[in-house]
Amino acid sequence: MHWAVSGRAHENEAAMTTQTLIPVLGDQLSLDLASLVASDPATSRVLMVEAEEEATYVRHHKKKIAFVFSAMRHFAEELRGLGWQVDYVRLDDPGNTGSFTGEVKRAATRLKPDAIRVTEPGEWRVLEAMRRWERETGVPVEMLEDDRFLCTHGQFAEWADGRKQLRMEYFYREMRRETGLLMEDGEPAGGQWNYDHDNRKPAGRDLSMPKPFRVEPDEITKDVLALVETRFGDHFGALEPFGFPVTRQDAVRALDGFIETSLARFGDFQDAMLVGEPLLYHSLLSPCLNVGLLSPLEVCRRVEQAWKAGGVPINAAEGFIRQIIGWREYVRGIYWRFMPDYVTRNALGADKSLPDFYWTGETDMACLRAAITQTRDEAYAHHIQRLMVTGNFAMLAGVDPHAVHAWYLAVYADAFEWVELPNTLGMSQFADGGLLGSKPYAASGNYINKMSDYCAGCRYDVKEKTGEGACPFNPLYWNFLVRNEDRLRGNPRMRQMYSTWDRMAGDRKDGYRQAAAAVLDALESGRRI
Ligand code: FAD
Ligand code: DLZ
Ligand code: SF4
Repeated sequence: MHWAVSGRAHENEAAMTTQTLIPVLGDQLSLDLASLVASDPATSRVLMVEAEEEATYVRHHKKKIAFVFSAMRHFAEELRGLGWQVDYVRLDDPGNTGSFTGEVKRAATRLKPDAIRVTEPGEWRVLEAMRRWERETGVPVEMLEDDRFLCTHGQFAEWADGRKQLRMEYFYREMRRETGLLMEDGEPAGGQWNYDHDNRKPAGRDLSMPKPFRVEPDEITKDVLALVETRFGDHFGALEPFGFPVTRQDAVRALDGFIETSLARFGDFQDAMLVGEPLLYHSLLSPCLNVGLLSPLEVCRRVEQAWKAGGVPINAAEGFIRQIIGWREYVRGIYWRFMPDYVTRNALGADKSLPDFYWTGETDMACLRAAITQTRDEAYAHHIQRLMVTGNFAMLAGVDPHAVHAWYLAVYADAFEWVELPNTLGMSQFADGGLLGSKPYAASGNYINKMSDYCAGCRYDVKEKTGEGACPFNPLYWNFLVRNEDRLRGNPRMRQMYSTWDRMAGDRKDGYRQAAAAVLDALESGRRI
């Protein structure tokens, strides 16, 4: 494809013959974006900006920056092909002010539009900035709701209002009824809403793994890779090999590939982890979904079709669809309902620093090493690695949830705050005090051993409870329960854990306390564990 977008060309153009300026952000790369649908290409100008601030307000993984920039450049080309006028400001264009607001102001001065029409952003920080655009540019700003989601803000509020508990499962059932997905005569297909109990099988080495779908970088992507290396070379992560889909066409191919090779086993092995297998049967579609190259409903309809055609069991189709119309929509609802206060929450008062090995992978704990080095190389880890390995360890070690949030937001290609924050702060760190999850996802080494083959290659012994060679998760788990007893003992779902602790002999408890203190001390003083 010929790359013809130039930031300079527009500098010499006369003021706009058009009336409406349409800023399109890096996660708004959909032709059915509300602000595009509401506008006429003949009287509008699209503005897309590679903004230094967006790449550095947290220091994003190099692969994530490359993914967003390349997808943006391809989308600009696609829009042009459809007759839109696009002002595309590249990162290294002279005069690029480095921020959305700076570039909207510059475009307003240059083009003198009558109106700015924008689709609401996916982040509170950007929403606040947009709310100032009218005052700062003197041009009226119209902000449209982002209707690429299945549940509107109004529908979520209607569902949430007056409920004591906002449990995902009930929200999900509403979404099933609303969309008709996997519904038969008003009842859930197969007679159950949720087949999660079938989805907890550990994976064995005998399973054949699908080859991850990768796209060879084209000229546009190669240019972006060079730019990212030059400008963000000191950010976390490996830039190459780069294989993310960056066009709608390739994203659809990735979806086809997932349905063909992985979906049938997605359910059974959803929670499994294997050394050297970053993906197992997961889809790796979240980056494409989150920037808008795929729509959540189309993905779910395709999965439903595959189930109807046979060959895909109901636990796989239901499990997958629940992640998207359930979790994905639900966390978005939580984000917008509870921001801006949500990000400040720290229900367990955790205040430790994030261990350095989250940035280097240099730890003897094989599970963390695997999850972190994979994150460094791929800008991807699957849900259980995020929740039960890196997230679980950070919570058990008492790491400040805001440091954990900043890490997750930076290191994953799919991380945008509306989805990352509730997953991190709420689901994985319990820092929202149980708004999102009814109990903390705290687990000892036993869980990781059951669901993975990490422990076999670890310097620590997962069966060892205390002592020098004991798996650090074991004492940290009990220490976590004791440290947060005031907060957690009353939780009915934690009763069994506390009664186990209560029945434990005093010297065993002391052993756990001492072992936990040793691990925490090592973390505090930066010694390798
Ligand atoms: P699959 O396992 O194939 O699942 C299919 C799709 O379901 C995903 O593509 C995703 O769109 C959706 N999905 C699955 N679980 C969730 C969930 N809990 N919340 C929202 N959508 C979900 N997901 C993100 O998209 N962005 C994030 O920044 C993000 N941060 C996370 C941080 C933590 C601490 C945790 C525990 C989870 C986070 N998740 C996030 C959710 C989940 O881990 C990822 O969506 C998933 O790993 C993406 O990989 P996949 O596409 O292969 O997913
Ligand atoms: C994540 C990201 C990055 C790294 N860079 C840009 C960018 O240069 N230009 C842009 O429009 N969007 C970028 N994004 C995505 C934005 O951060 C995202 O649109 C906001 O956080 C709102 O969700
Ligand atoms: Fe992780 Fe503990 Fe297993 Fe090592 S023994 S891989 S630290 S769970």
